[in-house]
Amino acid sequence: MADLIRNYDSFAVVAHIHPDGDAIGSTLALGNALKNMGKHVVMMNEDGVPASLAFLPGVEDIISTPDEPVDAEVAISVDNGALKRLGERSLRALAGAKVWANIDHHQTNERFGDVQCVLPDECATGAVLYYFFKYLGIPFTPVMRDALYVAVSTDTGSFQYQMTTAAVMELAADLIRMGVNVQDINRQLYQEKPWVKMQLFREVLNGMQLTPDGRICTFCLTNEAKARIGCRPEDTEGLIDLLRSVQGVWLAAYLEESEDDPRIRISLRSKVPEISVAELASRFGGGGHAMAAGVRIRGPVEEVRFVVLEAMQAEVERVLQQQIS
Ligand SMILES: [Mn+2]
Repeated sequence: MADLIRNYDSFAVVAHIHPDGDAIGSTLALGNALKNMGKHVVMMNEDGVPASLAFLPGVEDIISTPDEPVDAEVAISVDNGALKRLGERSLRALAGAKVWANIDHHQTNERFGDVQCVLPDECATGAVLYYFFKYLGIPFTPVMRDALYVAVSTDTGSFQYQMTTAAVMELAADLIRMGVNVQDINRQLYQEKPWVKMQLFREVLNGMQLTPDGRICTFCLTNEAKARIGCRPEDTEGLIDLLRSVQGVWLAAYLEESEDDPRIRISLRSKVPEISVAELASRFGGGGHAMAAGVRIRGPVEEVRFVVLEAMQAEVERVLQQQIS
């Protein structure tokens, strides 16, 4: 990866559709590192920057993938486990790239690309990049510093999930020493929710269902509800956290209909180490991490909910049997 960066002059840094804090933060951090080395860089993804991350310095450089080809010798995919998750438009725009690189931390990464830097033990792609920059002696500018902090903070659930190790805290401490304004960045990230988000929370609180044993919480966001609330695709990010936060719940599934895709988008969460939702999602062609994964399954939504619920109930049953024996 270091040779690649030294030997080429033009790069595209591309993240997955529906980019989250890690995808945007990693795009910004790597894009700026390359720019500071005098390289020509295009930072892109199919959906551009979600409004919730618009406060980040430098995000105006990230473009929504154009319809015409992007001129870049090297395409670097960040925070993305599967090539197809970049989206058809991004793949088409980058069809002329000579070399593909893959920088990621997903357990289920398909190891695509000519050059790969996939570290599944890292909490975020932002952490992979942090160590990469340290290794290369690349200086951290304020834009890179804030971008990496946001990447790591969001992918660890603001330093709450299992992957939040002492090393992650040390990484964050290093970024804070470099000047991250912790209070300001956390307020922007976690305490500035648009009203439309609150209406979605209300929808989830009204509609979420708990299995009789209290172990599995599910919710379906329908096209009807989406039209009524008037939300954009990015607004529904993180709704699954409400389902996961119910006391006693082991597994949570958030299902969402889409007007332009016959498949239902499903987010899965596990709160117990005995059940990997990445494994569960992979049975349906999806992937992700042990505690957080996703998959798309063709609707109708109630049928999909039933299928997913059955698979989750079998997992709960398996763990209960283990505990007895
Ligand atoms: Mn990530």
